[in-house]
Amino acid sequence: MAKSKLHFNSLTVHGGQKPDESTGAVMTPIFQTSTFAQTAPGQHKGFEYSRSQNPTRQALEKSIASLEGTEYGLAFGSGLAAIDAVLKMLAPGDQVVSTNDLYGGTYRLFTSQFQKFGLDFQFVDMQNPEEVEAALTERTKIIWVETPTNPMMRVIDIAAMAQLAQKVKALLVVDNTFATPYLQQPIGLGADIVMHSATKYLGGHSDLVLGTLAVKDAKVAQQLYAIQNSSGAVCGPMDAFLTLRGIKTLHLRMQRHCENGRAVAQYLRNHPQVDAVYWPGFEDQPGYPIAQRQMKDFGGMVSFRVKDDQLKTASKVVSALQVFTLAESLGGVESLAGHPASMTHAALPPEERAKNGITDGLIRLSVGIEDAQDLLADLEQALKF
Ligand code: P1T
Repeated sequence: MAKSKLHFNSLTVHGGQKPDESTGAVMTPIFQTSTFAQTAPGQHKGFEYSRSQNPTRQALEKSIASLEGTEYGLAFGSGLAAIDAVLKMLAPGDQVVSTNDLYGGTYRLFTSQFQKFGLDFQFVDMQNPEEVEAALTERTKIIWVETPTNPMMRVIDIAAMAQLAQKVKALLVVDNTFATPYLQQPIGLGADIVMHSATKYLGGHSDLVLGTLAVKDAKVAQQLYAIQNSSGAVCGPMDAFLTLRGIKTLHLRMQRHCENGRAVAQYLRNHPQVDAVYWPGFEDQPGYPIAQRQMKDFGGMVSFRVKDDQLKTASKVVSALQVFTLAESLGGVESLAGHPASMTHAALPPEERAKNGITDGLIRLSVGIEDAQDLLADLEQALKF
């Protein structure tokens, strides 16, 4: 069977990869080289210089493209470097309409680095398509979606956003970091570019920082390859190799992340010290019908608010956890806990945080693949006060 026709779980293992032609090595080697020999000027085997092309990075780029259902993939030194490359397609005066609930670092990149070059960013509640439509102008070049959102787990209707993007001929970019292509494939729903912080679930082991793009259209992909080569924010071959290795078990890990995420969300919802729990799988949440339609399951990210919504209480809880580690990041095999207001979303102005529900009592969990009963017991002891 042609490898391009494989199903998802087979693509994680084989997508974009083949045994090394020179040695037969089954795993893509780590081509730790900056440059490649030429037999005469301009005569080479498709590789000249590792900023432009590197065989290990190329295998990863093909892998992520295959998982997202397209032909064009790119890998960068971090998720933010991938976002940076997308924004460099724009010109002064262009507008980006973005979800208002998004990773604090993405907000910081938009506002502190690109606003000064004349890009205009509008942050809207994307759960409400009418609000998005009202923000669109002929200057809108990108609609930027995160779904589920970081850290409030809001679900945004990708197909509805694709229709709006088409109306104004804007590109729809989806940050698919929280869902991964195992749960959600935005290109099939009308997105033009899918971005990942591969630092998270794709790598899966908290041992690297890397970003990827998967692109639907050849012309857009060519622009991005030119930016990647011109700006040079590429990942190294070792990190590309580790990401490829992580991707091979993405489907297995995601199944357990989803099971454990469900167990933790349901446990917290019934806990007397907990005020609210945010997880896309609750049937009474506004995003539930959309999540059911566009996601295969609901993922391993869960946020919750402690009853008194006080920093002191949230801080006590996250510091008392023993199986969960208090740390930034998410998507690794081990469970992590974070305090968005002071950690991942500290870059947002306090009024933006308040508008989005990122209060001092909010805690975000990245539920790992340990035994669920150990995770629940850990939460039980940390919430005892
Ligand atoms: O950290 P980096 O690989 O540069 O990716 C940035 C990024 C982009 N998009 C989303 C949805 C993200 O969550 C992140 C990084 N987030 C964290 C470090 C965090 O703890 O939320």
